Amino acid sequence: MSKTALITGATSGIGKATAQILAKNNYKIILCGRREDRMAELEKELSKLTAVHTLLFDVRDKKAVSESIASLPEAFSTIDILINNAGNAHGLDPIQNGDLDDWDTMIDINVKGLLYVSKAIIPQMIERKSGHIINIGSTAAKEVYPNGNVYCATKHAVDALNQGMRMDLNPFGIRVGAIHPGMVQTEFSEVRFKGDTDRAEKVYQGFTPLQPEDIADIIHFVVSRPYHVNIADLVVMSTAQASSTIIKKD
Ligand code: NDP
Ligand code: 8X3
Repeated sequence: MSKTALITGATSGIGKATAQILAKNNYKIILCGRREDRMAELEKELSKLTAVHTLLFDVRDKKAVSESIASLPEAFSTIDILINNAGNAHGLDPIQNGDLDDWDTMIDINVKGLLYVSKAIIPQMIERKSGHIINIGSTAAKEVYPNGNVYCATKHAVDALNQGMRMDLNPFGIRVGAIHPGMVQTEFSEVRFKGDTDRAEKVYQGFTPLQPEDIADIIHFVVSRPYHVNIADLVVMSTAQASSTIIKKD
């Protein structure tokens, strides 16, 4: 029987590419995100390959998160794989110039949102004594870079939560692991720079960055390992990147 994967942040970037590769490999997919038009388009595309269900919610809205997940039809209600991917950076400023709303947004989405979604799904995994949670961290979960302050703090929190979940869910045989990408060319920088596409494009110029499909391929590899194999913590960078701040440019 094919497994069901719930992917947050499936309307774009890493989440969308992951939904595409898992659909091609016959996983049933629950797409989550806020942008209805994109979700409908992706649902149409992937429905040709597999069974797809969409859930529209903002991960910051804990009531919407729990109600949406509780509303899943029976065919999708058993979630084998949770991919906690929704997240973004908002702003890139020294701490003294940071915007309080940007800080709230990042903490609410990247940390609290991940917790709300996990809280809604973990009980059924505990009951079945099986399940797989993949948390998308970042190289920013492992090192801090100048002006990255709060974004890096939220991703360090994801790293801590990944470890904590793995420990607490260990008695129930649930797999928990994180993938920590370096720079991936998605809408990430457009969001960070609030729609300034010129500035966003410059982030990926002069070297070959990771593409969302590179991370999606790895997620597929991770979920398709035999059940006794848990890839617990994986950092992935483009060959041109050695750390958050060391990038070999042409
Ligand atoms: P994108 O901006 O392309 O995608 C972000 C996704 O998150 C979108 O599908 C968006 O959907 C969803 N999302 C954002 N805010 C919310 C919200 N409040 N509620 C629900 N969904 C939300 O970026 P990436 O694909 O690059 O980012 C995916 C993950 O990868 C993030 O956690 C990011 O931190 C991480 N990452 C990215 C890297 C990069 O360089 N790109 C490197 C390392 C980690 P919608 O707007 O429709 O809700
Ligand atoms: C996204 C990668 O380097 O912009 O997590 O923080 S970076």
